[in-house]
Amino acid sequence: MTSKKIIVTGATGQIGSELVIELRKKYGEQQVVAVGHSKPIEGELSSGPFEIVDVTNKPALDELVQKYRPDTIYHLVGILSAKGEKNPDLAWRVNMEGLKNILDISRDRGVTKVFWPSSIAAFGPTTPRDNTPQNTILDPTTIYGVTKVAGELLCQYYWKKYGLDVRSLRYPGIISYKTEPGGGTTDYAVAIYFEAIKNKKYDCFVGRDTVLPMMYMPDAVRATIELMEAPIENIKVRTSYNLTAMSFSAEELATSVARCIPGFVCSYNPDDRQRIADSWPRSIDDSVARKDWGWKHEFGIEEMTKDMLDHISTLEASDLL
Ligand code: AKB
Repeated sequence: MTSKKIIVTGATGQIGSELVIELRKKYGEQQVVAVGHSKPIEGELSSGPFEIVDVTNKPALDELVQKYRPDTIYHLVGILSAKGEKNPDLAWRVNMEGLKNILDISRDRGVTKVFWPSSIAAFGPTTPRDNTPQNTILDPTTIYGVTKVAGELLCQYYWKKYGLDVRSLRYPGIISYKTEPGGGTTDYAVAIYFEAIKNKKYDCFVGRDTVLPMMYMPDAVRATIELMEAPIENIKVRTSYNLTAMSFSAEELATSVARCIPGFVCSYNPDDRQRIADSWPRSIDDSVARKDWGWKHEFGIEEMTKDMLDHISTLEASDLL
């Protein structure tokens, strides 16, 4: 096993909680320090070190990095799109100051690699919406998207100016069952599964024809680790790589769920998140990621639906015992 020391911020979040588990399997439980802003639920992430640190508190973050001396940081803390619209100041502070603190401390304390997530939210209403290219118009209309564009450029700046090896992915909507997402526009694509199992119905907050790029969590975690393990000479994009697995409408998702849960009914009542969804791409061209570091997704909508429902049913059954 390669000896590595890794810090994962945002470790109690949707992606962080699953990434920590995979990294611990790969590099050893004590090698991966999970960092959250509050204590995780009992048992979760308890297999290795856990620290509570606010990423906007630079001295505390610096102390953490000096304590563990990581060579790699996955900086996953972030306020998502819908929550960011409710509190733009908070989104700016957490997303931008947090990233700047991580980049400064990494540069100053000898961290060699940093991962930071961008998103399809970096695109906007005048970006080509189908098969959105790697290099295209970035004109987000949400504060979250604005922090993603600024963050991408900041990551590239630290690479060019200081040689800090920062790598990034523009995640599509991520679907998972272990930790529910909080405050995103793509959250309907997770909630639908939980509601289907609990109530056999779901009231979707985007319209039936809304199509967005999506990915199942196992693919997202694998993409993240594969990007970080790719040889440095293969990493040609220093802003953020386009990444996708599939695109489907809300209605196609509901149909896929109904195939496994007979009687499931989905209604559609778009709220203010529809405006955000309408400003994002319908599908993504991620051929540059596929070419540079060999990205290949595994899960399509049907495999994902089956896996999600199997796992949620098991969780629900164990809750009832
Ligand atoms: C959100 O909906 O805000 C996130 C994202 C696509 O970045 N899931």
